[in-house]
Amino acid sequence: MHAVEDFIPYHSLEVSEEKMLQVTQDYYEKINKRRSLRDFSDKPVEKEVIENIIKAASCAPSGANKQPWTFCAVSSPEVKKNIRIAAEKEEYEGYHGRMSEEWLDDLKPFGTDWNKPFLETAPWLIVVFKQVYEIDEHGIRHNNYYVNESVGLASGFLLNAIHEAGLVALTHTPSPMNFLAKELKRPANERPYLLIPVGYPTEDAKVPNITRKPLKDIVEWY
Ligand code: IYR
Repeated sequence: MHAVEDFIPYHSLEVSEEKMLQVTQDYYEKINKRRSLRDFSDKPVEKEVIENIIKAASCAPSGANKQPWTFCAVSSPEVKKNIRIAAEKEEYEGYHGRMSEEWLDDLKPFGTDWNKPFLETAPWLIVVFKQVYEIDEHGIRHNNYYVNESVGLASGFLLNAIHEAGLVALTHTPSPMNFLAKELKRPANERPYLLIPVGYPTEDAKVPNITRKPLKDIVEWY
């Protein structure tokens, strides 16, 4: 049990009942404009914006509040180039034998291939790492809990904050992606989770003409 003094008062945003329907409708319409982009402009984004976006991501809930995540924000052209080279090497293998025919078929609507120019063009790459355990200042190992769920939630918050800024992102998962831990010299308790280029879309950016499942196909009421 927590001592009572460990708790502090909580105040919600206090949206009135009259406004709630409109607020939720407006929010849905806004988030429904989010799309995964592959056509990135090289227009820079200031570091403070990326800091705010990462701070927003860090507000996600996590198992036992362990916050088992590290966000590596990369703008160095050399590091981006190294990441691109390593990612394309793995992706080439993927598209030339590692991925099944069914998988390649499923990806056809997206027009993807092993070329990943956006890894150099986008002004920022945010590489999300999960911390599968933690080492404290005495070198003692501590468990983290629900690490995938926690880091997935934080990544969702991150994408949301990117969208709010009018910027775009791609949840890229080069496979396998251990090269990211090596390139960024991450400690042994960290595993790469997602590679997220962030920036502006090009003026002629296009996205696949795909749709979201309707509510009736994703909800069951009890
Ligand atoms: N990692 C590859 C393949 C790929 C896989 C899925 I699942 C996608 O939604 C998109 C691409 C690539 O990035 O091209």
